[in-house]
Amino acid sequence: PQQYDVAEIEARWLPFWEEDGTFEVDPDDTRERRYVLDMFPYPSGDLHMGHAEAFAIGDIPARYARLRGYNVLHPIGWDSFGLPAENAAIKNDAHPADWTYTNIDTQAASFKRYAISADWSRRLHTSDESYYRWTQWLFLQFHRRGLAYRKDSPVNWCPKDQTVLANEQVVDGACERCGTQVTKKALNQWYFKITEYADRLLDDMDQLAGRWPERVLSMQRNWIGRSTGATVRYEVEPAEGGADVEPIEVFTTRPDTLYGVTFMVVAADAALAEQLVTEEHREELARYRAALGSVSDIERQSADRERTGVFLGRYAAHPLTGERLPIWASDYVLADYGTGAVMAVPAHDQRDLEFARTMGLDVRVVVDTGEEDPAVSGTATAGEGTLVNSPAWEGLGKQEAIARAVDVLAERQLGQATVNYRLRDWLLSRQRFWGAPIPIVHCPSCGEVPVPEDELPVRLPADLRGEQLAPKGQSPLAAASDWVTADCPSCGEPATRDTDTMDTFVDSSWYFLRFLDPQNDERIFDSSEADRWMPVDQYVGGVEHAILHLLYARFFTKVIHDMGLIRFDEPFKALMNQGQVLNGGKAMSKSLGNGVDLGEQLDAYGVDAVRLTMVFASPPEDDVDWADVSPAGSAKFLARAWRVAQDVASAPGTDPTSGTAALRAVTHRTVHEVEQLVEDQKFNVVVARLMELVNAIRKEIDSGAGAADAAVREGAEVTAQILSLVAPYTAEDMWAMLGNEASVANSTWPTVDEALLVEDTVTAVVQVKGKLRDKLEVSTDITADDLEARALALPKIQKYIEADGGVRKVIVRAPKLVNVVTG
Ligand code: ANZ
Ligand code: ZN
Repeated sequence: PQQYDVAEIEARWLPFWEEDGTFEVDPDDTRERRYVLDMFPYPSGDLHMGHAEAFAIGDIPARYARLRGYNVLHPIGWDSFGLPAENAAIKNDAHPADWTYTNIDTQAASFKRYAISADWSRRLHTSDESYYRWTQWLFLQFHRRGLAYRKDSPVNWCPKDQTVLANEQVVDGACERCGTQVTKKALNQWYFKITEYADRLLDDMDQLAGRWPERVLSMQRNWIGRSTGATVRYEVEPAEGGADVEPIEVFTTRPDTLYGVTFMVVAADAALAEQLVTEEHREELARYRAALGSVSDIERQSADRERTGVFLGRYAAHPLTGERLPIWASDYVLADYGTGAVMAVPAHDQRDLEFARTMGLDVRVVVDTGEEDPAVSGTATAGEGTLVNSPAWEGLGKQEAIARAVDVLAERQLGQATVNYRLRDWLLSRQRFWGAPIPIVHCPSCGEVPVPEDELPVRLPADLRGEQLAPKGQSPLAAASDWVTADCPSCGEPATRDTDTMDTFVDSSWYFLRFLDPQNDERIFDSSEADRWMPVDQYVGGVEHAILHLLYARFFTKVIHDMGLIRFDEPFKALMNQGQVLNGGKAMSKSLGNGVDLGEQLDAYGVDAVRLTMVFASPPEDDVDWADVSPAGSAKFLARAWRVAQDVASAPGTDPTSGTAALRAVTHRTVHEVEQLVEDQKFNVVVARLMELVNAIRKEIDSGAGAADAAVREGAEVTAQILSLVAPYTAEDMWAMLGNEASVANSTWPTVDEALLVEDTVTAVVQVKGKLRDKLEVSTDITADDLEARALALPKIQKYIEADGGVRKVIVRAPKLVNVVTG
């Protein structure tokens, strides 16, 4: 008999799928649809082990949905603008497109070999004119809606890369890319007004609970950082040698502590500090500011940082008592949060307390929490308690006092209730070449004029290369004088193009919509196509995108919804974060020399074995340590599975009246279990079950009923079908050997014969507040604790629990009923 020959099998099926168009969506297909999407790759070199893991995992829900009879869209494309292409072009005296498209071709060939069940007919690249034309069009719609605007602002500047960095690209005060210390620079920059959507971005996360990893949701929540409190106004005393100033406004989440304010602090780097400082203290402030340098915001606020600051020589008046409060400047107050100034309550705020102790300022307790005096213990008391030393509020609880304080402030016109966000507008302009040019013309008489939509795209010049692209503190486009000069679309007079390009996060904020209609050159996409396919049912990608990409994509979706183009306003129904691929317990890196080359692995073991190894190693969200796995073992298993099919195929014909009951029961139980395992994304266990099934079949062939037995054939077919989720080549070959028409990918999901399922399982119903919300298949002898745990782990149930205010009580009647009492 023939041997299991990986190379030969790959060579047989790869061209077949391509010619057959196995994974292309048929536009006339009216079956219920599923949209499964992997975060699209960046074209840096060839595919690496991380891609291999992510895409093997992402292919499973797509292939499973296909087998279950859904019309599945699983597209692929490239996020192909960005700095590395530009740096390569500078180095190699080339155009960034050369590097980009060469890499894309390499990656595309590898993806095809890797047998991702992608619809290649919808392939897109964000650096194509046919794509960035619509990125520019979107910019114009944002601009028209007042959601894209320019302002002068101090920006994070990397002196080495000569580019502006977003806050999140600054790590510990250094450039995320090159590690250089980041400085501040004033520039006129473009922003998207994402803050206008802060509440919706926050509130709509309720829809995602239970379907997105909880840690991603909480990272988004923190990033948006909504806090409710009050703004309070403090009059400033005139001072000799000091300018007259407006009252200082502060944002506080604790207006109940108003009587505990003993001093004020303003951000040392804010303009306010300079306005307040008296002549006598001016020089000291200047020295302090110079020393501040580029300490990161996180460091500035960290608890174990030594408190430093400068007295400004001025006093504010307490709004209720008139007491004189010294005004200080310090780095622990951030210039761009709240109002850039705080009322300091050292008894109840740790940072204020440390500052007070360092500078010898008063500490006054106004909320009695039953804990030790903070002035003595050095620990501020922030919890619940009873108001003291606060005339008119004595004896009130903290929450009551907060409400009362807000009322009093409002009545006396000393302040008002305020909601504050950590979220800032999205700085989107970049002084770099390889991105979508901002479609705006600056005219001396008309100002900022949008490029007319029918003149899009504003193309990047094709003739700039090498050194011409090197950063010089302004966009390289500014040096392309032919390109910069344009007639004003409004008055026709000579004007200049905006020379900045857009952050590549803009490109990736809407690509999932373009996949639905990628060739449309009349419109960004057909709305009916978008409403048909969206939202994405399963989005798969790395946790490194937990904040920005997902937040921006959600923001774009909401704006596009508000433009009336789509009906939904959340793009990704469910999200899965795959782990990393490590080697020897560490991330692969050049400096550690522990990199593993994907191509070599594929050549040595075959695509299927590498994919199977990735999936079998751990649950998808966990890391895979390549030092701990055995692709050779995977290849062995695949050969074993394949030989089962071969034995059946070479048997003298299956006897339809045969079929051992025991093997049939194993097969059907496996299918049944795999259904649940795939839903629960326990893909590694799917592989384990499959191994058990193959063992059972092998036993039946060798020492039982033989290869002509009907149950053996059934088992072999089921093996091919389940295996197709992970190891498509082997599965396809098995399927064909068993006499079926290709492709196994578009066959059906095996129907479970309920009668063959274990006698000893039962369906437990799960209720929330007495209403049936979900069901569970459990064994009849499940313990009450296990049943409760499994019921509470159900995503649907978690959603209800979250919506209903948490679990109050759980009533369990094993094995048939769980009732969760909420609220
Ligand atoms: C008085 C007070 C008393 C405060 C107390 C807290 C506890 P979140 O929750 O993050 O919004 N704050 C306000 N603006 C600031 C700035 N620019 N830099 C640093 N700190 C600032 O925090 C709001 C609280 O952080 C505010 O409430 C303010 O201190 C401080 F027992 O005001 B609080
Ligand atoms: Zn003009």
